[in-house]
Amino acid sequence: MIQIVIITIMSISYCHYLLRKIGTIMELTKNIHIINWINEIRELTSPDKVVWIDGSEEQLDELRNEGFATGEMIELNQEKLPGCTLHRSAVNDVARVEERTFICSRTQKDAGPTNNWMAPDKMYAKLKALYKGCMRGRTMYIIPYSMGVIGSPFAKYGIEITDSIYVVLSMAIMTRIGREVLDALGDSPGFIKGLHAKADLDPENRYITHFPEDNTIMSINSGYGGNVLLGKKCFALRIASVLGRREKWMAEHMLILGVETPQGETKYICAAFPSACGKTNLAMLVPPEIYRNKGYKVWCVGDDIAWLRVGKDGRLWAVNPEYGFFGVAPGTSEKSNPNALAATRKNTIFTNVVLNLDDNTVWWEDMDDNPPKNALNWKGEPWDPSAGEKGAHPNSRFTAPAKNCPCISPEFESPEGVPISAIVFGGRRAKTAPLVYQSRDWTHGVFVGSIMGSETTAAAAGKVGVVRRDPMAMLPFCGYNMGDYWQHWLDMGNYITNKPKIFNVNWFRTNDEGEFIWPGFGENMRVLEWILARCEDKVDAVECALGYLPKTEDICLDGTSVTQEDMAELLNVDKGLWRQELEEIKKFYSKIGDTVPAALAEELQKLESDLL
Ligand code: GTP
Ligand code: SPV
Ligand code: MN
Repeated sequence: MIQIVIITIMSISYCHYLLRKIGTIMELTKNIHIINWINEIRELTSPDKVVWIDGSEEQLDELRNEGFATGEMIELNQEKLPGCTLHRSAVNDVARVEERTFICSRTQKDAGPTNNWMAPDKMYAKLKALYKGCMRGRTMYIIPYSMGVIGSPFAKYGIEITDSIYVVLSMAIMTRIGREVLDALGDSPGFIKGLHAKADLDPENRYITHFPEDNTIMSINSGYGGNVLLGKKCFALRIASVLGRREKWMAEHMLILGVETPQGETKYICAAFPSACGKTNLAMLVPPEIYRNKGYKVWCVGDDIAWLRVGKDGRLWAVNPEYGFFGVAPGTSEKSNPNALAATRKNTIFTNVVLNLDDNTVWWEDMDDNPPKNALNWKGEPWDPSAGEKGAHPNSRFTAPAKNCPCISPEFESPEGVPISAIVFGGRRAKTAPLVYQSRDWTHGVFVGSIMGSETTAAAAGKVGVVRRDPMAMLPFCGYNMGDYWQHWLDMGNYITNKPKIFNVNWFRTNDEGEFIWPGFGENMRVLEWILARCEDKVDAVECALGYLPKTEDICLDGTSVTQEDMAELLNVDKGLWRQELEEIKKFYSKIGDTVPAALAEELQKLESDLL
């Protein structure tokens, strides 16, 4: 009798298990391209269970609870930080790994000299060996997601397969996920395949790989956001840059903001700065009091990625394909970026920050002057703030819904995006680059983007503070040959009849004491004002070897302690330093080699003669 009961229970539960396993697959889509691919990956990775992510709050809640039970996620104080959680990545897995990131186009020339390359067959073979059976004992989650407003002309769809609850919960914040995506996709094969597996987090076998001709991304042995949230850098920049070139649009590492004038008109600006160089901060800028009093407002459309297309009116239109912010935590404060801080007060995932054990909240350097006394550092170890070691990792992050941001633009969900008046490039330079300058025309503007240099930051593994060339802030994110990418920029200039003006900024000039001269953050509004005035031909400028500089008196300094001498220093172009810079630029251009467009080689020659 007992045996019969046991056998009955076992067979019922096995049937249940099978039904779940099959049912969850059959339920959400009949798209044969998706089903076939998932079957292939299931066979390769051998998960115990397959779960489709439908986007429902109930399912996400279930996963959160599962994450709490295993320790993958830590529930924070639900009164102070409702819906918020903490996640810690492995100690050796805290940033993007550029040296392990590959563009596996069919030919090496298509990946170009700035990308790691391996022949697709060879990389597939290597990866297959690593993925083989790697989800045994784990659950495979299938996340249908959209980059851009579902159903809009800009939107592109992806499916990410992952074995990480953290990835599912993060993708649910950073992208639009679930059933609706599958409905929009229908039977189409038009989606980007993304496979992520944590495997055993072995840094020696960590690979972030892209197969642009196959619309495929494969990531293994990492659990850090930038390496595993495949909709972000992998899709929306590396793969999308290739699609953009093919389809005559652009995928750029740019914030998008709107400046509303006292007259109630809003002008939009895109800005490309390298990682951890101020995009999120600029995108959510709070104008200084004198501007607020006049009626200026700044609206955030996006803080990291812009997809740009030519509109019917011949202007460049931008959308933010993301749905959330994956922002740098350290330095984010009520003073520096109150909008970002406010965005993190609910439904946010914090990664690698300090856990305050007294009230189960989070902290990071420069959030305030009050580090918690009873706390765990980003590694989860007891931490004494007075011992001199940082509590949060310098690349610790928050993953927050864009809609939480008090200054999110009313156009955030606009299917057509917003028309762009100005494109701004910028980097972190202690001496060379002036606070702001304008390029002479589109071609020169593309040149200005191509020669960008910036000091490296903690956003990528490796040395911090070393100057490197980072054209258009896309060095780690361009999915094809850099020279061809520059040509694409030049070609786009032929399609945009009403072109945005192109500028360069640098908030990071230092004095002899190594202190920043420019107050930055909200005060950057003063530079935006000049930029917009230039776009409307409302203010004059001074020509120099680099382009057009503001007259020192044309940047409003009312309400700051910046003096005219500081301003002169901020706008100074040291020809000696620039001649040294030119040598670095020439080396970089030689590295890009024969794909450098002739028009940019000419600009380089012109710069050289202008610097004499
Ligand atoms: P990613 O998310 O990695 O792409 O970074 P991001 O470009 O969005 O950079 P973010 O706005 O998060 O800024 C990174 C760091 O730059 C901040 O923690 C600040 O310390 C610093 N920063 C940002 N804006 C300014 C500024 O105007 N002046 C100065 N001095 N520092 C700034
Ligand atoms: C960057 O490094 O530019 C980021 C963070 O925005 S990551 O998603 O890690 O790339
Ligand atoms: Mn970024």
